[in-house]
Amino acid sequence: MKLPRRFFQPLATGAPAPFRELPVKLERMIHFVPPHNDKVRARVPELAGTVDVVLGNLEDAVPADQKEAARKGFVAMAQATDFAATGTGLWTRINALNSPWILDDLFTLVAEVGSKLDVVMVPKVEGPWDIHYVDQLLAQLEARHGVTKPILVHAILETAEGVANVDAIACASPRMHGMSLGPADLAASRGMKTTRVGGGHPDYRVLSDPAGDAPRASAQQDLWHYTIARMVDACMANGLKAFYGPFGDFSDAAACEVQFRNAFLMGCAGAWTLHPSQVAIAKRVFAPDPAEVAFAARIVAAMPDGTGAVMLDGKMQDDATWKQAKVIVDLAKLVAAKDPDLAAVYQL
Ligand code: 1VU
Ligand code: MG
Repeated sequence: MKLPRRFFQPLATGAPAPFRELPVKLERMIHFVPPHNDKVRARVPELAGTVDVVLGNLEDAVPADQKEAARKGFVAMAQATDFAATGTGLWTRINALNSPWILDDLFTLVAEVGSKLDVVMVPKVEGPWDIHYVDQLLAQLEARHGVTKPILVHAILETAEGVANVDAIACASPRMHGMSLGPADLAASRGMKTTRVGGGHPDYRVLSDPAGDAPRASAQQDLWHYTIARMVDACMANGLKAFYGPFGDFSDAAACEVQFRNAFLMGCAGAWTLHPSQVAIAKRVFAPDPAEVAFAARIVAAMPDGTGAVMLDGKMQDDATWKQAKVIVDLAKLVAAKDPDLAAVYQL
């Protein structure tokens, strides 16, 4: 374990110093774009103003014979649009560290558009050693190509080994931005018996006790609760952000919304959107409810220095509920700064 002083030193001569604090950004959705698909890529300039993050995906879902086209498409996409002008993040998902494509992914992207790249999402992270490798390589490439803003790293939590090492991954480097749940690869890695991408499963349920001849109530449970809880704790304990990953059934907007909302309530900052129809869902879910914002603002106003105990509408408020209220008010302010409609509703 490095001492804090050494932890924050650049890993290559000439590389930028790592951030001490994460830049504060609204990241309700990480919108996936297949950069080898010319038709979708052509929509990116228009799309960029409507999402918080555009991610050019180079990994799974890109056919092996299109990897180079995806890389080139990403560079073209990054050059064609001024993402920073709309406060939109530009991310990429690189190929896995054991794949034949990873070196060319990072060498090409940092050389060509390193100064525009905010975050590199790394798939199938199994332990801190994977983050250390990417950290060192990015520092060398930043130094070589004169990149002055550190490129952050986001890990996908999608292997059983990764979940076992989630705390060590979270504190592996000051470059860490956050983590996303990868439910499809994780299900396979764990031997879970599902073909779904995220969401529940009709057979994962509990049954009420028998009571005579009355039919027994049965309720579906959330397959991802445990993993999301571990991910949120590991991230928040280290000042990182946690995200729900993909929800693959585009035809079931209601189930997507419920799954995203559970993640939001448990502490996640956003989710992936794979299709334009999911963007509105993420916008609805990852902004606090106006009634909650109004009540949270009353709590903050009732205890200006955040201490003491007061009653509001019959409910006790104290230092702890003030902190809960602050989470909601701070997020509402971040949303309001970007969304004039919600700014009017929140009235902060
Ligand atoms: O109306 P138009 O024809 O002009 O446009 C189509 C389509 O091109 C467009 N569209 C998108 N635009 C921006 N971003 C997107 N991600 C996107 N997806 C589609 O929207 C219009 C309607 O599309 P559609 O309903 O006809 O859908 P398509 O059959 O065209 O596309 C479906 C796929 C799945 C191919 C497409 O949505 C896509 O590639 N999404 C991203 C998939 C991805 O990145 N997967 C990897 C992450 S998940 C993972 O790794 C674990 C499972
Ligand atoms: Mg995956």
